[in-house]
Order: sequence, then C-alpha cells, then structure tokens
Amino acid sequence: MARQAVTLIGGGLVGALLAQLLATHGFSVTVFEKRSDPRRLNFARGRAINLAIAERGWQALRTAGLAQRALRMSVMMRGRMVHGRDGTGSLQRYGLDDSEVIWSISRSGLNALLVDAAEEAGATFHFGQTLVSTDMDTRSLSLMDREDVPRECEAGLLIGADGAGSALRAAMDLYQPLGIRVEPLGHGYKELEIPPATGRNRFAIEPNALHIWPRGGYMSIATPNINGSFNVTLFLPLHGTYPSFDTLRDAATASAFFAREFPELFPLMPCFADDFDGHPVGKLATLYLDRWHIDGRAVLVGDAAHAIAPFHGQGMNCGFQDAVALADLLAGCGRDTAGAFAQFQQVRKPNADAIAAMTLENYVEMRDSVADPHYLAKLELEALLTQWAPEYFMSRYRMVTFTALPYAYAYARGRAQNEVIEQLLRDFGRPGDVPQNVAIASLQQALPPLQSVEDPAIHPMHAAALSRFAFFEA
Ligand code: FAD
Ligand code: E0Q
Repeated sequence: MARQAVTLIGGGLVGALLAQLLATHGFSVTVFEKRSDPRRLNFARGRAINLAIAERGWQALRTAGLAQRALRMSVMMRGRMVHGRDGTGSLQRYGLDDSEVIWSISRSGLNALLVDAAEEAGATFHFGQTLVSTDMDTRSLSLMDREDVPRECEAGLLIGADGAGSALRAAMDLYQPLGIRVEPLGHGYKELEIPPATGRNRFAIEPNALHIWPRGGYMSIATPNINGSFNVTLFLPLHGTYPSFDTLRDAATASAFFAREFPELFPLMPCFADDFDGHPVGKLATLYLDRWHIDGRAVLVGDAAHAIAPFHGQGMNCGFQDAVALADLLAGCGRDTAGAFAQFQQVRKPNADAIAAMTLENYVEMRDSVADPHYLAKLELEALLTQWAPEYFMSRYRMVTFTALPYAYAYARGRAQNEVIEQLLRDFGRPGDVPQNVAIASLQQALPPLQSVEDPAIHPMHAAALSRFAFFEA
C-alpha cells in the first residue's frame, strides 16, 4: 500500500513535532512553512525568545525521543519570584521540591531541533512558502514564496499547524463555517531583554526562577536563557488611560514609565528604548472554534485550533499533546481519517477549552493577587492539604503543570477543591488554625480520591539535569 500523503501547513513548534511523529508512523509528510529555515537564522542577530516547558511538553518530547536533547537547551525555574514595589522578592515554589520544576527553553533552538528530527524521520520541509488560498474541493494549495513567486500544488491529508493567524483555518471556514470566536483580552505585550551580565555570574538576577513584577492591571515578567540573558515581557492594556500601550507612544514616555514602575529592572536593560521602539506590540486573545476539521480532508492543531493567552505557560505544552494524540489516531485509523479527526476534536477540545479558562484565571491571579493576603492564605492552606491528604488534594497548578491529567479534569477538580479551601478559611480564619481532621473530612466528603497519576511527575531524565543547578540551590 502506498504511504499516505500528509500536507502540513506551518513548521512551527507543533507542526514540526507532528511532522516527526507522522513520518515515524510511516506517513509521507510534506511541510510548507512561511518563515525561513530556523536552522539558518542568525542567532547572534535574532532575538532569543524562550518559553516555559512543563510535564505535558516533556512527555510529548519523550514520545518523539527528543527530550534529552531539548533538556540541554533549558534552564530550570523553581517557582515564581514575585517582586513587590518595595524591591523585595520572594520565591513561590511551583511544586513540592526540585522534582517539580518547569524549564525555560529557547523557542528557535527547540524549533530547529524539531525540524532536524522531522527531516531525519523522512519529512520534507519547504521554507519560505506561505499558504495563500486553498481549494477544499480539489485540495489544491496556492502558495507564495518570498519573491512573490506563486506555486500550486496538490495536497494530501491537510493539517493546519499555522498558528493563531492560520490561513488554512480561513480557507476551511470559507468552505464550511467553523464557528470561529475570537475573544480579545484587551491587553498586549512587548518583548524586551536583560543582556548577560559581565563578571563571574552571567545572570544579572536569580537564574532559576520565573520573575514577576505584578503591579495590578499590568505586570512584567523575566525568564532566563542559557547564555545568561533574560527575556522580559511587559504586559499592559492596549488602550485607555495611562498606562496603556496607546499612552506609551514613544520610547521616552515608555522609559519614564518603566523606570518608575520597575525600578530594579530598568537599570539592567540598557537596550530598553531600542527594544521598545523596535519590537511590535503583540496582541492577546483566546480563540475558540466549534469545529476543528472538515470531514476527513482537513484538520487544525495547536494555536490554529485554540490559541490561548500565555499566562499559564501552556500553549505549546497543550499543542504538543495535540500532536501526539493526532499522530496516534491517524496511525490507528486505517483510511477513516474523518473518524480520526472527529475523535481528535472530541478528545482534545474539552481540554483546550479548560486550559483556555484556567489561563485567563491565572492572568488575574498574576496581575492582581500574587501578593494579596487572602491569596497567600490559600497557598498556605493548599500546602497543608497537600501534606495531610495527598490522595485527595493536589493543587490545580500542580495538576496542570506536573502531571498529564486531562486539563478538563484539573479544571473541574480545582473548582471543587477551591470551594473546600474557601469554606475552611471562612470557618477557621487563618490556615494555621484549620484542624487537620476537619480538613481531611471536608476533602473526602467533597471529592473522590485523585485519579491515579499514571506518569510520575518526577522523571529520571530530569535527575541528571537538575544536578547542573545544584550550585544555585536556594
Ligand atoms: P506557532 O508556533 O505560531 O507556529 C505556526 C507556524 O506556522 C509558524 O512557524 C508560522 O511561520 C507558520 N505559518 C503561519 N502562517 C502560515 C502560512 N500562511 N503558510 C505557511 N506557514 C505559516 N506556550 C508555552 O507552552 N509556554 C510558554 O511559556 C509560552 N509563553 C508564551 C508567551 C507569549 C508572549 C506568547 C504569545 C505565547 C506563549 N506560549 C507559550 C504559547 C506558544 O507560543 C504557542 O502555543 C505555540 O507556539 C503554538 O505552536 P504552533 O506550532 O501551533 O503555532
Ligand atoms: C508558568 C510558566 C508567559 C508566562 C509563562 C508562564 C507563566 C506565566 C505567569 C507567564 C504561570 C505562573 N506561568 O507562574 O503561574 O507557570 O509559564 Cl506570564
């Protein structure tokens, strides 16, 4: 039997991983990617951008056999370092110990690794090829290269991994409405940078943390790169009264604002004005679709199907889970691709909806409450419940970040757990005054035991890597 042809639009993080997985399963995979080859980017000139990778992402990379190589380009982050206005910083651990940490990984480095691996598995990439339009009846594609030279080609099974602005999604929607809904957050972001420090320590601030400067209504974060630099991202309302991106029209106004609101950060950023002027304002939105596929012809994955806000650091992690699920379904469906696409949507959409919702809740939490006394009391009680009844209580953050429990399960269970916590705090006031036996009884009454966590959060793979960071032990 001839190998089934798959045409992937987009060779970003999810597209390249999916190409590797499908090629490994024996499909004949062709990828069209708008950008140039990530392996030929000029790293010295290109901006280092990173993103947080957590257990779900690692599991997908393990499936592809790429986790070890990816780990080598990652920096451990133990928790969020919350910086108050008074210049104090305190680390809120993400997990119980160093076995529950997340990792900051280079976006371009990871993309290059995934493209390499996909090619090794037999996939063919065409870079600099932008999908312009698609005839869904004949499955023929119109593409354009960087010199505006058009190209027509016949597609196989069509998969759209072309991100939040997906061109394949637009073509599918024209053919058969997908029920697209975009909910803008009204907030945007600007990518800035702290360069590597000179001297003994390459890192200008604590390397093994995700730094947050919450200011209520807006915030900055910083995440480490292996070369000692940090990506700084300023999140701010797009419009409206000062401060908003509208009111920070030029680098001088922006510098004055930034220096006042983030006084310990500003002096570490000699390129602030250039970065602010040179980088676009990114817009944030959540994207929902009623349908992710058109019968057995075309399907959307990753951000193309369900772009979310970045405030839980789960967009790529979720998209990687999509890739593994879709590859498995396609490999096992014979020629019933319509069935595989339908099942893919059925399995993944409730989870995509759940992480979208949890992400929006996390934004409000980040911006407004990480330093709030009630929020801190809840964190404290969560730590106690984790100790007292680990089979009945796992914080929602840990379920999302350190397990592969379905997002929808984490969302529903998190809500029920939260009700117990709120009730206990209402009844007893401070976390330290909550009696252990009452707390355990409340949990057992409100919740079934935790669904078993099949994959241990602590993977032996991380053990060796963690030793690299022993030096920084808090
Ligand atoms: P993309 O990475 O957007 O890739 C799409 C690819 O398709 C691109 O290479 C693009 O060039 C190509 N393409 C687009 N249009 C066409 C076309 N017409 N023809 C051909 N090719 C095309 N996620 C995390 O898990 N952790 C984080 O910490 C995190 N932080 C984030 C911070 C910010 C500020 C943002 C904006 C997002 C963050 N995310 C994070 C989300 C993450 O970036 C996305 O979920 C992830 O990149 C989705 O991968 P994708 O392959 O679906 O889409
Ligand atoms: C993580 C890791 C862009 C971004 C990425 C992230 C996180 C945050 C705030 C942001 C959530 C958290 N978080 O610290 O609760 O865990 O990825 Cl803004």
